[in-house]
Amino acid sequence: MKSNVKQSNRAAAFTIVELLTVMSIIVILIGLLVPALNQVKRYAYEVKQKAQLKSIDTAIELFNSEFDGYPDSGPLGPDGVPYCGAMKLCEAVMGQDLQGFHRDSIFRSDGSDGIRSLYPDANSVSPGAYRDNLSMRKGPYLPLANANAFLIRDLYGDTGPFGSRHFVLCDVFRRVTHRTTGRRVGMPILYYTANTANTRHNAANPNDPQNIYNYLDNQSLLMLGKPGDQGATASTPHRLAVENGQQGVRFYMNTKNEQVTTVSRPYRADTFILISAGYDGEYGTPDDICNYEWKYRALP
Ligand SMILES: [Ca+2]
Repeated sequence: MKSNVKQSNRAAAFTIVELLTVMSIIVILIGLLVPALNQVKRYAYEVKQKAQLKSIDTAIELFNSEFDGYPDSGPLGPDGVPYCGAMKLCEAVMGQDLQGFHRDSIFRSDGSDGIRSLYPDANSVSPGAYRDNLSMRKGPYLPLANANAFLIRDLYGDTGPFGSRHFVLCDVFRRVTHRTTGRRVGMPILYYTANTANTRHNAANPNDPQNIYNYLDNQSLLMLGKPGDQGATASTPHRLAVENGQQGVRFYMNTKNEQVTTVSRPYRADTFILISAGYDGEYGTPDDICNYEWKYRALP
């Protein structure tokens, strides 16, 4: 009897070879599943990003119907102070203080119209004056909870030519560590307005004054490189800004509409362009997501 019990215990146990075989199969399955899951995760982010661009697109159209024109995207304010397209986009859609766009704004970096501050701190004016100020606002055109609006200094630190109080709308890819909260957040959405008085899209001459789009609109932001890349003396500009030592060429290639073969035309020649850096956090690479479809091509 005793020997029978011993025998059945031995039969139920796994041998070391069996265990190793099972473990190997599990490891192989994990090896197969993890890349597939990452692919699914990446696809989900891309879908989310396209939806976000769509909602910004709608917000800009609301601005357009209210003010009869798209927000300015030039690299400077009217006072000559750097204030790029990405920041102007956030002001237009949310307001400089995220409380709505002031209808008298002339897109100055300091938030004034040259005489008075259009976005005062609530504590710096009387409650009545602040209420009057808020009554002059339009929007925000995006719900604050979904806007992904972050201070530029919380992404890039104090590097760069921009004022520290400005917000940008960020994409969904979480490539940057927010310097105050430590959370992972996205890269700024770039914004360029078409100059419909112009007629060209000249990749051979990015500085052609007749170009419909101006690559310089976000160039100073792109020259900062990826947040976290900056050293004390050097940074790595994004490829959308400089590729093979050529400034702006990548921008004109990325925005050239291949369907128009008779002349060189940009996508969305009469409205505006939005660009997310995509999954890799680098602007000017194949995974960028825009409010138009584009195909990556190597520089000539
Ligand atoms: Ca990219």
